[in-house]
Amino acid sequence: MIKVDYLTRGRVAVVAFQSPPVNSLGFTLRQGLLAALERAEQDTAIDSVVLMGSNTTFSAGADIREFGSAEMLRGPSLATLNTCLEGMSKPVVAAIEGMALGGGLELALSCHHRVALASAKIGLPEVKLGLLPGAGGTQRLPRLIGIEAAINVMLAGEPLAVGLFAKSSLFDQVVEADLLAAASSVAEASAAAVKSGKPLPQARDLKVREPDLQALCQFARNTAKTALKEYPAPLAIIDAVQFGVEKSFDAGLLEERRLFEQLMNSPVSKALRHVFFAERAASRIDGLPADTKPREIRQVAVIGAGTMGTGITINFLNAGISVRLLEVGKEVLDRGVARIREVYEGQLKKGKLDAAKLAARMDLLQPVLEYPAIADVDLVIEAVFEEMSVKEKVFRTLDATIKRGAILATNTSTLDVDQIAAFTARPQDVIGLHFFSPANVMRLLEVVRGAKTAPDVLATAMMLAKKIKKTAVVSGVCDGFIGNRMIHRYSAQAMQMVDEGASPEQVDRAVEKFGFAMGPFRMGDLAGNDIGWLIRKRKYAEGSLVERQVIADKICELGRFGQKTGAGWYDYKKGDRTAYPSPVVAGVIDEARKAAGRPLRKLDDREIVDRLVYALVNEGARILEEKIAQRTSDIDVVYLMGYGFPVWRGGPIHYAESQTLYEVARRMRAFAALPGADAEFWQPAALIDKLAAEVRSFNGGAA
Ligand code: 3H9
Repeated sequence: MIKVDYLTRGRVAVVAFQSPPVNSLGFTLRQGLLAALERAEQDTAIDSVVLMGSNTTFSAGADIREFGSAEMLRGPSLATLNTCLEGMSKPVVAAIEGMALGGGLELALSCHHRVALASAKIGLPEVKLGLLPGAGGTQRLPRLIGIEAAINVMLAGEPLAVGLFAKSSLFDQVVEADLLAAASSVAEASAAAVKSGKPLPQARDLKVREPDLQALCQFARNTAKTALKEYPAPLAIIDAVQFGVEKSFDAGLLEERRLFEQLMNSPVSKALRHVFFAERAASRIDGLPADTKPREIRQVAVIGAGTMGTGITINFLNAGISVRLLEVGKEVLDRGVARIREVYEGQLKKGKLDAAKLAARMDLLQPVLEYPAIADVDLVIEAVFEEMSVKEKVFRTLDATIKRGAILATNTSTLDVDQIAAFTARPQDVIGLHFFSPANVMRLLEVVRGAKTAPDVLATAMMLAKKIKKTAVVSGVCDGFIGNRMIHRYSAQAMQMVDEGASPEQVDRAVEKFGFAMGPFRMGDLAGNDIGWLIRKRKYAEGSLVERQVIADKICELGRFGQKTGAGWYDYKKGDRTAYPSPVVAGVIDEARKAAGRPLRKLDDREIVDRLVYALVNEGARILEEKIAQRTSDIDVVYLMGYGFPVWRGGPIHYAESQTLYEVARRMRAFAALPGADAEFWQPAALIDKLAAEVRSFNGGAA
C-alpha cells in the first residue's frame, strides 16, 4: 500500500513513506510527499523534517513503469518535488537505510542534510536503463562529491556502500544504528542554526572546483565511447555535468531535463527498460498454486564429469552447496575434478578468488564413482551424452537408486523430457535443467516443465536458479525447447544464404555489425559443429529433417568441428582464437554450389540480418502459439542471455515489434518470393499475421 505518514518527534516532523516493494516514486507517492512537505512548511509545531522510508528502505527511484506514459506527466514531477524540497524554509534531513537509487538518491540529494545507516547503498543506475539521472542528479552529485567521482558513480550505475562517501559533503553522518535518532538530532541542530541566521545548506550552492574540466570530460567521453559504443546515455551524462558546471546549476537542470526526455524516447532506453522487466517477469511461473513450497535442496549430485557436468557443478559450489560429481570411469572423473580446480586457479591468478575460498569450494566437491554414493541427495542433474538410449540407462538407474522425493533433472538440450520422465516411476519429480555452455559462465537456464512435472519441483528449480545466480526461463517440452528450436531456424537460414551466394564471413560480419556477439558460423566453431551434426544425423534418420545441409555436413565429415579441432568454418592458429577465412571451406562451398547448379546472387547486409532475425521471430511466434513459452518477453530473455542477441535491441521479439509486425510480415513474404526460397519457412506465423492485422503487439497493447 502506498502511503505517507506524518508523525512528530518533539519539534521534528517525521515524514515516513512507502510504496512496496522498493518505494518507487510513482505519481501517488510523489503527490503524497509534496502534500506532507507543504504541511510541514505550514506546521508551527515543528522546526525541521526527517524524510525516510517506513519499510526498511529509502527508494529505488522513479517508477520505471511510468516512463513514456501519461502517469509521468500527472501531478508533481520528481524534479518539481525536488525543487520544492530544496526550497523549504525548514531543514529537511534524508534518513537513508536499505537503498537510495536513481530518483530515490536524487530526492535525498535535494534535502539539506543526509544521514545514512552504514549498511545502506546508494547509486544512480539510470545508465543501465539507457537514461541519465533526470531529477537533478547530474547537477547535485558533482557539487557534493566532486565531478570525477560523480561521473564515475553515474557511468558505473552500481549500488555503492555509503561508507565510500562518508567523508564527502554527501553525508552529515553515517551511523551503525539508531538512524531516526541520529537524523532527528541533525535536523534539530540545523533548525537551531537556521534560527541563528545561518542559511540552509543546498547542494545547488556548492562550488565545484575542477582545474581542467574540459580534459576530464574528454577523457571520460573517450572511455565511454570505446566501452559503451552503442549506448548514448553515458555521453549524455558527461554532457549534462559539463554543461551545468560551465553554465549554471539551473541551466544544467534544464539541459538534464532535455537530455532525459530525448533518452527516454530513444529505442535503446525502451529496449533496456523492456529487458529490466523481462528479466524479472521470467521468474514468475504461470499456473502455479500460490501456496507451492519449494523442496529443500542441501545435497546435489551431477552425473557426467565432462565440460557440461563440471560447469554445472561449479555453479553449485560457488553458491556454497555441496556436490557429488559422479562419473563411472576414474580417469574421466579425475580429469573433471582437475578442470574444476583449474577454473578456480584461473580465478585465483586473476585475483577474483582467494586461496581460502578456493579451498572451501573444493571441499564442497565429492567425486564419486558409483550410483549408491548419491542415493541420498536432494537433486540429481544428469549431464551425460546426448542420446536417448544413454539417458534411458541413467534415468532407470536413478529411479532404482535415488531416495524418494529427490528431484531428477536432465540437462538435455533437445531430447524429449517427457520421454525421459517416463523411464522412471516418478515423472512428477523429473524436470529439464538446460544449462548453456560454458555452464559456469552463461547466465541463462532453461527450466523445462514436463507434462507431469510437479508444481513444487518447478518452484524449487526457479528458487535454485536464483541461488546459483542464473536467469531462469520456463519452457514447455518441444524439440530444442525455446532457444535451440529457434537457433535451428536461424542456422538453417544462415546456411541457406551461403547456398545462395553469401560467404560465411559476410553473414557473420553483417550480423555482428547488427550487434550480435558472434555470427552463426563463428558461434558454430566455438560451440562445436559436431553438436549440430549429431542432431541433424538423428533427424535425417527419423525423417524429421528431409533436406540435407550438404555444406555443413561436409565440413563435419572433414573433421572441422571448430576451435577445438583447430578448424571449422574458419581456420585457426594454435593458441589464437582469431577466425581466418578458410580456402578449404571456400572449396567445399564452391563444389556444393556447382553440384546444386542454382544461380548465385549478391545478398546485402540488410537482407542477411533481416532473414536471420526474422527467422528467430517467426519461430518465436510459433513457440508462443503452442504455449511452449509462457510470455513473449521470455523469448527475448533466452536470446539475450543465452545467444548473444544485442541487449540494446531488447531481444528478437522486442526488435520485431519496434519495426512493426506489419513490416515484419511484409518482409517475410518478400523473402518467400525470392528465387529458390522455402515458402513454407517464410509463411508468417498465424499470430504475427493476426496481430499485424489488428495493429496490436505481442503483449496485447497497440503496436
Ligand atoms: C530513475 O530513477 C529516473 C530518475 O533519475 C528521473 C525521473 C524523472 N520502478 O529487482 P527486484 C520492481 S530510473 C518500478 O526483483 P531485488 C521490480 O520490477 C530508476 N518497479 O528486487 C520487481 O517487480 P515484480 C532508477 C521497480 O530485491 C520488484 O520491484 N532505479 C523499480 O532483487 C522487485 O524488484 C533503478 O534503476 C522501479 N524503479 O532488487 C533501480 N525497481 O515483483 C531498479 C524495482 O513485479 N531496481 N521494481 O517483478 C533495482 O535495481 C532492483 O529492483 C533493486 C531491488 C536493487 C532495487
